[in-house]
Amino acid sequence: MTSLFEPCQVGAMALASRIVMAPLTRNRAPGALANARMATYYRQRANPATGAGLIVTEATAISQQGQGYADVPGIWSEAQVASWKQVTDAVHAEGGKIVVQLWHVGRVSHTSLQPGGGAPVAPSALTAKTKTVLLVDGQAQFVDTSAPRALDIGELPGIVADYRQAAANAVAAGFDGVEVHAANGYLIDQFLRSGSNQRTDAYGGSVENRARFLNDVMTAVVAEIGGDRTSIRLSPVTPANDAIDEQPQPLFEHVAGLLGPLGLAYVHVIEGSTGGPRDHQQGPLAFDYPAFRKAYALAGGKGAWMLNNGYDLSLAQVALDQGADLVAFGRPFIANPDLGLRLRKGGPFNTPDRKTFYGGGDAGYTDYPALS
Ligand code: 8OZ
Repeated sequence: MTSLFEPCQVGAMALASRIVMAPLTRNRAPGALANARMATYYRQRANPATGAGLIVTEATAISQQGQGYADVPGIWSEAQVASWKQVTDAVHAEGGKIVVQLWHVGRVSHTSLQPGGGAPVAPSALTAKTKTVLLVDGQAQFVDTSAPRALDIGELPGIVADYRQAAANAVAAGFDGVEVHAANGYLIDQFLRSGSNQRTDAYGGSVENRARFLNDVMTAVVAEIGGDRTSIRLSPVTPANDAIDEQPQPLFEHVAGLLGPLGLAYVHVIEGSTGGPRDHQQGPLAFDYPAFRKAYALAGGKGAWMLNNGYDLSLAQVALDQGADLVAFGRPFIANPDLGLRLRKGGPFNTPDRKTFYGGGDAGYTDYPALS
């Protein structure tokens, strides 16, 4: 029986445990730059003996066009690469590992965040029924997303190139790898799902066509930095950010088949509704996670299998017993910098404070106490 506290080789990374810090948007990167406060926050969670075996950063924009929220970081400019160096150095000084999550929000954005105040971009000109976070007088406020414009097919290679450049930048910034954010109703997920993709070209219609953009991005990132430093996050049935598809099973089994041959480090799967019920389903049938994984393995996929959503120690042990390799913890890592140690001891656990999740300073960010 594997325990959470055992090491695991994940692509190019030798992890000291199977405990992963999930990507968590915190809106504390003014100017889209990483900073000393962020370095402190990640450092507090980086020592594998007390914190995470692997940290996945907060979602990080690959371009200005890919920005959808106030004060989230980017990784497209040299200044951003330099700013992330203090974070990767801090994590490595603790003996930790860290990958950056590469993000393009697509239609989940607001004109005030877009280049020239333009419309956000999407597979189709369909407004997402969801909110984004803007800072109004320094206070985080949820506002409706803006109406997007449909991307011209001639624009897609440029976005793929932005992902590729962001992956190269990630390596230059000292990251151990990247996790491509293909979950939660953002750009790649918008292409995947029938509810947000009504294109009539090679990127819409059939499951094969809707998965083409994901495949273009993954192939480009793998070509740039290697499969053993590349991973992906998927959320097959989440309703987050108005992500809708009537038939997620064939869609995601097809995606799994595309990912198999890429030699990825890991596949990160959000079960059920992101941040909500694990048993949430979309479509007429219950999503068959073992069949999804089997489709990946049948296509030659050997990457580690990472699960996320609402895990505690006993549920994580069940997941490992059933063949998962890694378990990602989100909100517990917000409130417990030494979550790894607390899991080993069986608690106690600090309670996360929702009021300080998005935006603000040290309060609710770097001031949660570790066990003495
Ligand atoms: C919460 C708030 C803003 C963004 C995601 C990147 O859902 C996010 C996110 C979560 O993946």
